[in-house]
Amino acid sequence: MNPIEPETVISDAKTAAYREDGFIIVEDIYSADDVQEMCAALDELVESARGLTDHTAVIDLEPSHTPDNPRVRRIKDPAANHPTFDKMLHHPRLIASLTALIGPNLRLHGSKINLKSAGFGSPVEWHQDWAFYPHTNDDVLAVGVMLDDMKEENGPLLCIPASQTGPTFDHHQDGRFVGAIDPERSDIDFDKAVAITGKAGSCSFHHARTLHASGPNVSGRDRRLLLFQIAAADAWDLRGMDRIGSWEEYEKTIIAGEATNAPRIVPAPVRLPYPEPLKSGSIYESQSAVRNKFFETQDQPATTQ
Ligand SMILES: O=C(O)CCC(=O)C(=O)O
Repeated sequence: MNPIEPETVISDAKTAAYREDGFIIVEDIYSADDVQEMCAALDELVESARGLTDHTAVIDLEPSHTPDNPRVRRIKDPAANHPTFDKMLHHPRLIASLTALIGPNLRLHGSKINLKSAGFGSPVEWHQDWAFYPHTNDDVLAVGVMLDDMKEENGPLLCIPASQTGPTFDHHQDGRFVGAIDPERSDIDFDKAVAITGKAGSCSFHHARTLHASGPNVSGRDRRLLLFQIAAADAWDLRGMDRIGSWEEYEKTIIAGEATNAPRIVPAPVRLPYPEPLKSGSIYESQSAVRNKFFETQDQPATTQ
């Protein structure tokens, strides 16, 4: 059993805010020492990009990367690729928070670190994680572990309040999944977006159906965000068990409580991410096909603002 009681980390008011808004920020889940350890582990992984000429199974490169001047956009699956991130995934304060929000039986659906480095970090277009990985019920969320202080100017996550209670938006272009919505073909009020800011060591929790994005990092300070995607153990990925491999592999993804082969089925609007994007491997790759981008990028000027 987790040694920390959920209410001591997340108050009832925070839990209620998560249910209403679809996201919350919780300070001090991780200590300064934890953050330092994670940053050192991340530096090791980034250094392994030196000499690379293309993305790998672990490293996704910025468009401006060169083998001599490594620029990393994303580390894929850090929980599987470095013991420090696996340890932080099982941190008692994180498990207590997740227990408060989605219950005691918890599964890791995936992990990643989006680096958004000072001066050149790529934006992420508006999307719902649910469009990428719908489940049998929507007790599914992403934890954003702030490895740097997040401020308005260094490209923090942006969330639209209460969007998790609305539709699942179309993330297709010309009939093919691209992993982003067309900002001009929706009636979303982007002015309502809330910037998810906080001190390093804080965490955000956003529901899988919450509409979110983040702009480019135009500041002189890095914005490194570790994301753990967590599902209730009885939320099964509608794209099928084949993605996990086997029951034994599924059991290995349980981070608290117990596995179950009895999915809980709760109606929620679903649109599957098929046909697959022409470029896959990361959200940056699938969104690179988007013509009508919300954010300006270095190699493609914004068309909408
Ligand atoms: O890193 C960010 O700011 C956005 C991350 C995100 O939404 C994603 O990778 O799905």
